[in-house]
Amino acid sequence: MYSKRFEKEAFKEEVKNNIKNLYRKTIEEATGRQIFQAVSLAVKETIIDYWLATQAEMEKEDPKTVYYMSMEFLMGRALGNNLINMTAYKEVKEALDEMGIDLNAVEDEEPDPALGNGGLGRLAACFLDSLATLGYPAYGCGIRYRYGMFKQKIENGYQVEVPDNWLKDGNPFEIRRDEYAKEVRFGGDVRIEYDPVTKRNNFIQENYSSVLAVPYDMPIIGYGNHVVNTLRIWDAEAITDFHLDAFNRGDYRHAVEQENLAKMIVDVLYPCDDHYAGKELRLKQQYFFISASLQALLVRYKKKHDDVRKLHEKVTIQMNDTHPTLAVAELMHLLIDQEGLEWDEAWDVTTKTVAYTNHTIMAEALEKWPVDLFSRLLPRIYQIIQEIDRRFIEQVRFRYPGDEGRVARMAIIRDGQVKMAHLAIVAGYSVNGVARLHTEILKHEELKDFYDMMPEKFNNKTNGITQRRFLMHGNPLLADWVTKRIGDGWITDLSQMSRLKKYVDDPKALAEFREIKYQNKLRLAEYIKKYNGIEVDPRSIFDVQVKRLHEYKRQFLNILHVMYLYNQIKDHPEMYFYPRTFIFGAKAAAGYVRAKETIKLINSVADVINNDKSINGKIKVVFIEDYRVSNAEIIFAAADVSEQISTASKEASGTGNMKFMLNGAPTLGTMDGANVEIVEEVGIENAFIFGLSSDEVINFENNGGYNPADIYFNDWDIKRVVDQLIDGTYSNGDREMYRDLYDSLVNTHGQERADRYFILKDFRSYADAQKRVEEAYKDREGWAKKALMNVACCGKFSSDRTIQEYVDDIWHLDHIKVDA
Ligand code: CGF
Repeated sequence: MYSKRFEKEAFKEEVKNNIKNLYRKTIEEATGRQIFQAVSLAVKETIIDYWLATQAEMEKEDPKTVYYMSMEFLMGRALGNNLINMTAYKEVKEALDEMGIDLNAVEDEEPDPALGNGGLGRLAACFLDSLATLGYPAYGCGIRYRYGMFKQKIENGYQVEVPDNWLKDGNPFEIRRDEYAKEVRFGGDVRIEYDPVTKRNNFIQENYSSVLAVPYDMPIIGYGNHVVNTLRIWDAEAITDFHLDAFNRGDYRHAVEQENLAKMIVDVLYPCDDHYAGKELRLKQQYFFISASLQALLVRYKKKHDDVRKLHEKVTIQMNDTHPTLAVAELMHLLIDQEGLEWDEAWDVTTKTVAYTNHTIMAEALEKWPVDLFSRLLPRIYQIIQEIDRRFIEQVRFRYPGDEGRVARMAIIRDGQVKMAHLAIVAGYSVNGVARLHTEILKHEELKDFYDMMPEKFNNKTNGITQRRFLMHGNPLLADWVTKRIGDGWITDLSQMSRLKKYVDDPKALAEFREIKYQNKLRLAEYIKKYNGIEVDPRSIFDVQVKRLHEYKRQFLNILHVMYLYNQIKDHPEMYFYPRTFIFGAKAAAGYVRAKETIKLINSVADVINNDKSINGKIKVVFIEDYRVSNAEIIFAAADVSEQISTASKEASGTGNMKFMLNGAPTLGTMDGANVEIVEEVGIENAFIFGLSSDEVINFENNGGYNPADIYFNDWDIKRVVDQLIDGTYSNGDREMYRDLYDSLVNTHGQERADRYFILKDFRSYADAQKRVEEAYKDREGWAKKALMNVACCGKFSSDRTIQEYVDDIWHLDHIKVDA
């Protein structure tokens, strides 16, 4: 254990010295941020030893390694998590206490590295945690964005995006690795030159621009096992020699272009989730990190092996969504043009090495690049994809003679576009969805043609989350209580949570469990008071919906229902009503107008309701600004109700749903994504399910038959709330402010159906489910049982389980063991 090696006095000395040497200050004089840096560097000292030991082990054992390629890693703060995984949290806390330093305050000084949008990026972070904890060799490969996900400010109810300069004071945990820098080339032309010696055509890229990719490594610490894997994120710099050359040649324009390219390429993370930006810079980002990662991977492999034809025996590459799919063509390019393999040999290696995870069926998320842009930016890569496409189409024609419709649907390049998902499926040796329902929809709807032709590739890997961050770190009260009751085995084996079931009928245990939730609600109430200036009652039901703002996630349904409840209370002040605090947290992509309108609506409703004294605080509405990993931990711990209300079939999996469950909040949701499996684990009696099924939604979408006007004109309560969007109730009399939201429910716009996300259709059944929540909550002990059952049944949703399935079914990795 690290903790055994932890020398309290030496650590304290190290912190003091760091402050002295870095800032020429004493502890008393140092700022909070400086103390954070000094503490982190002292912690890093220990990490480095284990990092070196892990590398040495990998050198020695040469295990098969996964390279997890992802445009996003939503890591969240590192310090606390590292201490937990080093099993040194309590010791370090104590040491700092003795120095008069509060570890929580130090943790709060750390910028929240937000190199990701939401679920997909956070999943990547959980996977890295689990890989290290299970002792599997892994590299995360991504981009070191200078600006991560924007910080959200709410001004006058509107979202305002503020740049997140997370690297301003430096990142104490990273290490720059100049020695592994790689050149990445863009644009230019490809000259074909016949080599009479090898009797092969050589493809030579000329007149290109290039940048230098410089890696920064971050340690990923396994829980209590000394394994330290690496997250390698790439920064871009201008190539100075080229730069000088260009000046000498007088090619000033080209030199400046390269300089600008380098500056821009890693500047910002595109803030779109479940949506495809289609921007040239995004394609450049993708190629940049893929090319650099693959070049580095091949160098590493070749240090020990001389036959690249066997790459797949030691390396597997997981493509996190289609964003890294250029890996297919880049690997082909490196194997053919650099390593001298024949096409068939290179294809054989590539198709045994790359695997693809699909995260969404949302049409607007599917990446398709215009051919002219693609071929201009990546001329050689485009040639390779053309050839892959040509050969693939031959196979489809052979398999389905005369079926040109199928050929058109399956082609990689069609209608002037390069379809990245098709490329990923054609080349990948595995294609997986992220929850059972999602995978079934992929197989039988979205990717049906591909499933028909290559069913063996398709498999499901239901997402998971790490209990180390989302319980141990986020909810220490509950974590300690669980350990007291069932021991600490759950930390690395979440299925052991099932042993809590025996406490469901133990009044003392239930009382303790309830008290912990109450304490966590107090903590969130303080946070809300501090950051929102709103007093909330910790005895009210904390009904929480936190996630990205997207129409399919239906925050709109939630707030319409709040408006409906408010009408009810106003109409019937005597009516029984259990006080409720509706808590929202969500960022909207900067250009997503309707999502931003929804944020404004939530804030306007909050303003009206929170300031209406006549309802005696029965409802409070809170929009938590800047929802991110660090405040998420506080929110999950305090939630009573977990709102997972996406239109069935649209949410591939969801992972917030699992974090709520782990923290003892029953799901109020549709049968969508992983909710289906949550209900299966916990029992329908411990969840609140409503709404259309995915089959019903898909049926309406394919065959029509739903007209929201039928509901609007026939259900008076619904009509009233919908009309309140345009009668000025929530807009100081402005009838236009929410016109677009109103229209989205009742008017068809060109291609867009009215109520595309079935909000009105599901409204009544949602309101009924909410009523059932209220009824159940009244029975305080009954509710605690439901909540505890959620904790007890959450074992399946550990990312440790997910990773083990990836290893068993897809990656087939070797274990590593690092001795202390
Ligand atoms: O990936 C998502 C999330 N929005 O990032 N998708 N993408 N792209 C899905 O919508 C979630 O349902 C899923 O849980 C997550 C991780 O797989």
